[in-house]
Amino acid sequence: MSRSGGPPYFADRIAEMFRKVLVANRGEIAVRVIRTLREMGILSVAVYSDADRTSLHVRMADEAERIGPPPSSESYLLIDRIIEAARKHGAEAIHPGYGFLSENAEFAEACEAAGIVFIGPSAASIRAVGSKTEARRVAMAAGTPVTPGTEHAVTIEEARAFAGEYGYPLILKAVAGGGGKGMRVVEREAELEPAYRLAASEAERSFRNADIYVEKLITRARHIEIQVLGDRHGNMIHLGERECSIQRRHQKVMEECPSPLVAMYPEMRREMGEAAVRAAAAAGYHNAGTVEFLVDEDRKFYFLEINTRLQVEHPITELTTGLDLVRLQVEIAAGARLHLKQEDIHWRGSAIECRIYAEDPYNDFLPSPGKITRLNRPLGPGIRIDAAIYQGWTVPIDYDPLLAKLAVWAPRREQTTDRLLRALREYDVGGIRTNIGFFRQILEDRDFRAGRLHTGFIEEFFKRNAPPKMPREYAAAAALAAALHASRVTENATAAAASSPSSSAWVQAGRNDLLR
Ligand code: MV4
Repeated sequence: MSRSGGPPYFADRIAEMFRKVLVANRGEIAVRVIRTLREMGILSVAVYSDADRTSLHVRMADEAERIGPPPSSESYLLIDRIIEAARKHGAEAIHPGYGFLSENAEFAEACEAAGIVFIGPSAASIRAVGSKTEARRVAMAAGTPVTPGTEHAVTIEEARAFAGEYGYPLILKAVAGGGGKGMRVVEREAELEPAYRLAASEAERSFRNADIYVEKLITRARHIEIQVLGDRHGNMIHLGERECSIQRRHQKVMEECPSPLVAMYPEMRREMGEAAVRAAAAAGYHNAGTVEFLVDEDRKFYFLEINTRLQVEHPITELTTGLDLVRLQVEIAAGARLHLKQEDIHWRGSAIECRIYAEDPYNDFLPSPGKITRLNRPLGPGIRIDAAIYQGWTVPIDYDPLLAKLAVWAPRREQTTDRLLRALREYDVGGIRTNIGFFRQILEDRDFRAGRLHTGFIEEFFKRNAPPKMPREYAAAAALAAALHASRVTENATAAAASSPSSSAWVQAGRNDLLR
């Protein structure tokens, strides 16, 4: 327990560590947080909706409280319900995970008002960077470069005037936005007005704020983010970058550390890291945060936004730095002083994460919830899986269909990609469709292998390979199934053939593919 031994991160023992923490989330991130709480000797309280009664986070927590019916608007998004659950169970702090209430300033405030510690930044800094134009002002004042853009929300006429000065293409963004919602690329004048209206109405629907501002579009850019970490005593460091250029419809699909570009130009990590720390410090930030940048083809970087939560992709930073970000978050929230100095942070090896979803890559990535009838997961050197699924569990339709994060570490990127391919071949999920096969295609792509990544990668990948084709063995399986059916081979005979002693694990994995 940290109270006796003390982790290496902090100079002083923490006088007041929490005894019990409520986890205001579900799925893999709730499980991830509960695991660290257990290592720290802190009791955990899970909350769950009716759709999650049998979920792993509920089983793994020390205590659990039902908070409502399946829709998140009636459960995981209900501030009062969650605070009431924390009170009832005597939790002194709440970890919000990502999504749901994690970046909600009102929630952080409500926690404080209830005398409960919100494990994250202050409500004031969540609010400050929640406005994208305000975040840009803060970054600029801190000397962090931002994309050319307007300082405030604009009318269509003002957007046109901006285009007159900077030209097309440009990008319309929601002031209250983030993560691509209410965003529209405008290639030419004729598209401006309809794009503006679409962006504004989407922003209104998503954020109840229709304000739109304009930026010059940076094309074929990389999306690289910096992990920062600050305590409540004014100390702030960065934990390096994550390359997140492989995205589909503004959903990250794969992330890696180091960025293949930063691996070629190591000074970029220090420059972007310092720029990120300056911007976050100027926002009065504490706890874990992420500063997003775009990096153009001339390696110039531009501040995009600050995410005030623990990110989905944090495991690759943990794998390459050896740190436990959740532990650091909890200790910082408890008031501990960050003992780590920038020069104490060292990066080792290469890590890549794949977001494994219950979706059908051969049918426009449509969600594919349902019962998991078979689950065989990869194991062995360099494998980390963050997941909350088990055989026999039904993936609910009510939430994001993320099944697992497969993160792989190896000393060098080429070994990481080989290892990832090995792990993906071992990964066998039955009963539902997943995007596992799609990752194998990406990993075999020449541009991916060469580290030539940019935000248009997936789109170009689809053009090269369009449409995502059924693997040959998939089609072969259909033919095999038809043949077996026609010859009325008994189930027993098929089962015997499938378990013949000559089959290696890899051949078996291939067969599982065929039988899927
Ligand atoms: C941009 C951009 C290019 N130029 N801004 C996407 C999410 C949000 N955090 C900011 N994003 C972007 N902002 C300027 N001025 C490119 C992205 C972007 C992107 C755009 C289109 C399609 C995929 C993308 C993936 C990552 C980032």
